[in-house]
Amino acid sequence: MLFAVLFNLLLLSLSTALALPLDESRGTCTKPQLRREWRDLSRADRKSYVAAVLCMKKKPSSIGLSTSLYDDFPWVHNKLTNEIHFVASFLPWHRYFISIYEQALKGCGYSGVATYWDWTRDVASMPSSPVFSPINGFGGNGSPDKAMQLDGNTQRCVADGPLKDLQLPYFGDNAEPHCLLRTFNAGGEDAGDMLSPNYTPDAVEQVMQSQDYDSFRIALESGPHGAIHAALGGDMSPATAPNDPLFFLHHAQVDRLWWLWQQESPLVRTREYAGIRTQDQLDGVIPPGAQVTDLLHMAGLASDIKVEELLTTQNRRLCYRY
Ligand SMILES: [Cu+2]
Repeated sequence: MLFAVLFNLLLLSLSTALALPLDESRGTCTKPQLRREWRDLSRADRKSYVAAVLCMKKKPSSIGLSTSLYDDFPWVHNKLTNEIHFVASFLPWHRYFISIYEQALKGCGYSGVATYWDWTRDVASMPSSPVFSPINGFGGNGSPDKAMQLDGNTQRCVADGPLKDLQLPYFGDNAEPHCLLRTFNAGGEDAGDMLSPNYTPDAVEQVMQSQDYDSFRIALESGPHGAIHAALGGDMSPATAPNDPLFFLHHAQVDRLWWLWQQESPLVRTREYAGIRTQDQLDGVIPPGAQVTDLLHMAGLASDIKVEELLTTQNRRLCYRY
């Protein structure tokens, strides 16, 4: 009798012990965090966000470089560029990258949530977007008074706002210490329309009409996504674009558009994934198509995980919505 009671107790404790990991793997995310647009954050959250960005410059590299934690992000993004751009993994890889960056910000005292920049709200006058505010933003266009030559191009240093004294070690494939560069619209006399026809609400609506994952990814990546990188110029142009903290707000908007597209038919679109796996075509051989079981590499910044873990923003790994 006593044995039976003990045995039952043992069974009970075993089943509770087992219940937790099972529940987790089922992917419980009951209270997703809400990601807000930059200008909808409280002033305190914006201040704390920028402070955390600068704090990352004071922390050591997490991947064994001689540079800072801040610099790990452009370095890794540049190293992996051919396997994360113009291929299927563009969207899930950047989704993961933003969440890793968000964790790093939290490690630097930021108590809020990752935030996005909805550039469709700025088409009327891009240079006056609140993200470029020197007080509650990331500073504006580079100054013609602080120009420098880099890889044969004239570039301009951001000379206002909290990032004006940043020293960045990497530019593309080169170790080139430089200031934070922004050269709006390729540096003409004025900023022009900053390619805004490519990211108006109408242009984005066109992208959202895409009927399958591959055409959606292509339309978004080469349309509005690429236009913003080109319009800001400077550090946003080469594959070390995460040098500019606006990269992460820009890519959270790209992620948000993917999320919105998925919401239109969640059962289908949170499973949908297709397209080419790699840019590299050896001897003209077309590589096999992308699969949800493909591994996304992070070059040591975080563990490599499968695409299927990133197709929804609400599971055991991610827990947010827009
Ligand atoms: Cu990228």
